[in-house]
Amino acid sequence: MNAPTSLPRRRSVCPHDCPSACALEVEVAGPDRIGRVYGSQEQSYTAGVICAKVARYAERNHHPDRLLYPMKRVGPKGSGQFTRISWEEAMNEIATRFLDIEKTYGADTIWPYYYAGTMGLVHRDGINRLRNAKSYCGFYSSICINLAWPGYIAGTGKLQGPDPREMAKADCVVIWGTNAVATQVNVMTHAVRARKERGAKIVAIDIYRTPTLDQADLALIVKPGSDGALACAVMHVLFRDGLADREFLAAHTDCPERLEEHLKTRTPAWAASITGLSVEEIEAFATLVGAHRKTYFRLGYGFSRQRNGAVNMHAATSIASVTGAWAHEGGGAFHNNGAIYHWRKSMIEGLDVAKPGIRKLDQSKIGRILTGDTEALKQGAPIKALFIQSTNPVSVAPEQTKVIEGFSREDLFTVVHEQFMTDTARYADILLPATMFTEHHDLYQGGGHQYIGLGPKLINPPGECRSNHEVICDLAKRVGADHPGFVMSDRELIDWTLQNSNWGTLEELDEKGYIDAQPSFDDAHFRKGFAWKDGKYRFAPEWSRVPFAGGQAMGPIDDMPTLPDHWAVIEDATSAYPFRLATSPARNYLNSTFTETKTSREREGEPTVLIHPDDAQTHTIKDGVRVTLTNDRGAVTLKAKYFDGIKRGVLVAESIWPNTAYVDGKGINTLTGADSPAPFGGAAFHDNRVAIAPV
Ligand SMILES: Nc1nc2c(c(=O)[nH]1)N[C@H]1C(S)=C(S)[C@@H](COP(=O)(O)OP(=O)(O)OC[C@H]3O[C@@H](n4cnc5c(=O)[nH]c(N)nc54)[C@H](O)[C@@H]3O)O[C@H]1N2
Ligand SMILES: Nc1nc2c(c(=O)[nH]1)N[C@H]1C(S)=C(S)[C@@H](COP(=O)(O)OP(=O)(O)OC[C@H]3O[C@@H](n4cnc5c(=O)[nH]c(N)nc54)[C@H](O)[C@@H]3O)O[C@H]1N2
Ligand SMILES: [Mo]
Repeated sequence: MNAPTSLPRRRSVCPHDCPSACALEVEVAGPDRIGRVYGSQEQSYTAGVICAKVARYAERNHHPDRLLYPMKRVGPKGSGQFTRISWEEAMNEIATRFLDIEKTYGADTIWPYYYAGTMGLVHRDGINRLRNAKSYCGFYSSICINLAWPGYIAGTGKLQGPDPREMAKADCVVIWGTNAVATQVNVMTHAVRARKERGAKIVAIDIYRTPTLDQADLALIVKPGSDGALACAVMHVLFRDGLADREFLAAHTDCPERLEEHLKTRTPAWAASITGLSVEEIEAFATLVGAHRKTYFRLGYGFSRQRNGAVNMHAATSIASVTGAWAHEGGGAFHNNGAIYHWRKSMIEGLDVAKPGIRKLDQSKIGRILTGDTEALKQGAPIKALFIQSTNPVSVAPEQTKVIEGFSREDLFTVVHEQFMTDTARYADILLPATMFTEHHDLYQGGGHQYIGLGPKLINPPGECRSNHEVICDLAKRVGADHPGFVMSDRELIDWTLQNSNWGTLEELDEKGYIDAQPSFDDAHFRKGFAWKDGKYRFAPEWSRVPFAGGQAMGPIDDMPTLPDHWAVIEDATSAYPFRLATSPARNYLNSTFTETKTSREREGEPTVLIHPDDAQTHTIKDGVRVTLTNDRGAVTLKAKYFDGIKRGVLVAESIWPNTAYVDGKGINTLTGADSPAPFGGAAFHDNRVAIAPV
């Protein structure tokens, strides 16, 4: 690491799509240049630690390949051939086309499409103000959280949990389905503190030996989609061995007797056959959490990206209710703190002008939607225009073959507002250059912690880059969208939102840097009751009624198990497709972001798939050779890499590489599906059956 310099440091927040939302100190090297980026010491969750890719953010911020000017497509769709135009020409063309499409086909054929390239409330969510003011097509945001959050809420009734800093006060920390070393390093900070200071044990559960498992005292490698079975067997042992907290169960849960009875057949031997673990491993895990009331279950997203993911999340959460861990400091189950912030976002999102009854199309089904699937289009008219900010669907969305076919349509008018020439940007008709977080003002919240933070503008943007907010407001004027939010600055929107959400003013936040929004101990630990009318944790959730923001019941919801269980709806291997493929995140990328930076690229090498050496031999695959993965959705070619920290029959392709990094331009999401998992849709990115063969 470089020695610290004497450049002035300014507070900020990492804007990327990550539960850690780290508090930063950014060296400002001049009016248009940043230096190194450090983790803030004063914000107690970040506690001075950030990931390597953000520490070297100057590399991304001042990258020679940043988009600097508006451009217009001159080659075929997807060719990446553009010519520079002025902002006036670009915005004029977009407005003319949008007004024309609105008149000819209806406003709901224009689809504003976004995600979390920036997690700033103003610049991420402002696109919804334009949508609402114009009655453009609705957006059912589903790609990331829809399997995870409902699974947790099904039990607790609310998406919040014990203070994440309490991990340091636990006697046992269970890091389940998150590769925290790679995806949210701060979890490790607090878990390792518990081990150092209190001799706590760390358990980590994944489908392959990740760097997180390397740090664990007990590392469990399960078969993908089998966590529900593991959780059931753990609870079986807890009841069997008198380790269940019967007082807690009677007072705070809905049907402990039914659960105990149901679990009688969910023995460790039963779970061993499903999970691929040994009976001894399962017993050891159960004994550990049974012996330590202060067990902190840190539940990640990864194990929910299976077709039975919501059921598995709920099953894992339920363990804390059998041991009564919730009642203790350092105990309980945590997934995300989304519900603690009580934002009022009506000014940012124009919620006051939203009209009811407009169709909402599913983000994850963009491939089906653009290729005219009537069900995905909700029996409505085809989409004629896309307005895209802060996301890269041509790379990250499932069923990529359809996504590309859709983006290639000549009758589709596509606007992309981006920082780099991504797979999606290449398909734009008009491409607009976007600012980075250091170049505009925004407001952030932690998912994996409890802070609100401010990321002020620190430097001037390069070239002619404009922020999401500026572009939205300019477009609003030209297409006749009316809302007070369009004539406010980003700072005014921050101030309004803070004040109307009871978090003080922008000036106060600027002064303090952060707001610790942690609810009281009793509230966070559900000591006054879980968030249901009767205050009881639900072992038997009513899945269709889980209070999940905007949740539309989808998929085989009526077949969901009524109690924690192994729900056999995953893409099991078959003789034609004998492997189960997961597309776990690569450490040096963040989704498809950072694939443009040289140091991240060098560290990741090239697209590979991890395979157990015994499996490789059976399929006559040599280490390092090119292989093709195939399923009903398509084929992807990459390099095989031997790895013995994985079960036989399982493959892992760390992702998300740009499509252009593959020999034939087909990215990993060629293999992933956009069918709707229950209860509320989403995408089961780690649940794919495939065949593998040398090229
Ligand atoms: N470096 C890096 N950081 C990231 C991201 C990234 O791409 N790269 N992405 C960001 C985003 S958008 C998100 S949502 C979060 C997600 O971060 P996490 O919560 O960590 O979720 P995932 O990364 O999807 O998967 C975590 C782990 O779950 C494992 N897994 C897959 N299937 C199963 C299963 O059935 N059972 C079990 N037990 N484990 C399984 C995967 O192998 C993976 O190692 O991370 C954010 N941070
Ligand atoms: N195979 C597979 N696919 C996955 C996943 C997986 O684990 N495996 N993970 C899924 C998950 S959890 C998620 S959340 C999605 C994420 O998918 P995306 O939301 O598409 O995330 P990124 O790929 O990081 O792309 C974000 C883009 O936003 C741009 N951007 C950043 N800040 C700004 C800004 O201020 N303004 C504008 N206009 N643009 C900006 C960045 O340059 C980047 O290209 O991917 C999903 N896809
Ligand atoms: Mo995500």
